[in-house]
Amino acid sequence: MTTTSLPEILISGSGIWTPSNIITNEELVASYNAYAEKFNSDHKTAIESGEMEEKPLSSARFIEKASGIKARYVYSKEGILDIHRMRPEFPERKEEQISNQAEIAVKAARKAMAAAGKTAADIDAVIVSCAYTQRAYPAIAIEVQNELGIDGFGFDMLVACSAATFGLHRAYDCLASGSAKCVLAINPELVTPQVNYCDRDSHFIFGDVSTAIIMERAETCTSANNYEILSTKAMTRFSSNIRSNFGHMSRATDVDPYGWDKLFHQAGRKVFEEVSPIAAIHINDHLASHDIKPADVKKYWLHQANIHMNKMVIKQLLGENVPSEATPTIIDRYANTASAGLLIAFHLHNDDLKKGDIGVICSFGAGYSVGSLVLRKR
Ligand code: CO8
Repeated sequence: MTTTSLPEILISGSGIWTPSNIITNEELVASYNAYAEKFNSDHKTAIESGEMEEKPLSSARFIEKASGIKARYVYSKEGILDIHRMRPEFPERKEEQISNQAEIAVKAARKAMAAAGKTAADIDAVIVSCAYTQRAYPAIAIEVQNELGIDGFGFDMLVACSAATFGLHRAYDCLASGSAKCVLAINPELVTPQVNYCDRDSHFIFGDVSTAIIMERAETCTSANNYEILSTKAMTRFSSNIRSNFGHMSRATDVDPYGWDKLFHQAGRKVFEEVSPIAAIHINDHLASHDIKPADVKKYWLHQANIHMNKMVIKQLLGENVPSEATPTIIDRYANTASAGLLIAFHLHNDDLKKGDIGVICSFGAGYSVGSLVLRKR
């Protein structure tokens, strides 16, 4: 854990880009079920002989009940709902064109910069942190840096569900060490290309979004809405319960580069049961290091993977009957947006905090990874 005796480091602006396309549970389930029925009819003989497994049908009611998700925003909609395609469709861009991910990163970044009252000249580091980058190099962050006209340095980092919090941790470290004076940390979560829309258990989980944060030292801050970071805290513990094996090795191993295990897959129930207590203990310990009691926290901006998971974490921290304003939920509209969900919640639900109020940002999930920041409204 890092402490904030010196210097005072702030979040001074946030921004979000939301795709214009929405897919409701009903639309998604109708297309999946049409795909599954066609699959079962096309493979009737093999299914009857036991060579193949029947595709089970999905249910909009199950999805909302099990996860809290009602709809999701997606960058590209038609391909996902096309039962002959079952994946989004992106026209390939030429090398001289901006990449899709840099494009949505820039859109969120400009909003965060405006909120913090910063121009490109004020910023000297760009961190792009998310679950996937669409290429290995050059870094998306360097492309964003170039688009925005920022001097200094940029780099990409991948920490799945905890990419946003771990990115903010790195921004904090840059500012604390003096290697940067103002950091733009962005989470362009373009995850729908990695969703297996033919898998009933996971086809409903994800949506696309981009979030951005400006962090700087107190002496340069001009924004009226800003938060002191009291400290950051991270932990990781290896688990394959949430996994994607997509990667550059597929070319050499001669396997199908788009096989089911190369896409997102998980043991959702195990994740739920194992990660919730880890997250609650992590938050409790982080707050205790500042002599803050869980009940003294005004807002918990938590990872948005499952509404019941968040309720379980909050129950372990605060008991029953916690007002919903204390733990903003956006998963109903956005679904799981990998690492970005907690920053959507932060961006949309921080205006009722008063000077001195404490808030906690906390991610938990793949890795396993847990990352938190304790904030104080200034
Ligand atoms: N429709 C109908 N029935 C279904 C469906 C469906 N769509 N899906 C599953 N079922 C069935 C199951 O097959 C099972 O049937 P049976 O009892 O006959 O075996 C039954 O419903 C119950 O299944 P589960 O026990 O799996 O259901 P849960 O109540 O556990 O709910 C969830 C499933 C919603 C997936 C839940 O377990 C969950 O959300 N767990 C938490 C998982 C989590 O947090 N994961 C982290 C995700 S990773 C991340 O956040 C970001 C990094 C990765 C980015 C990747 C981008 C692509």
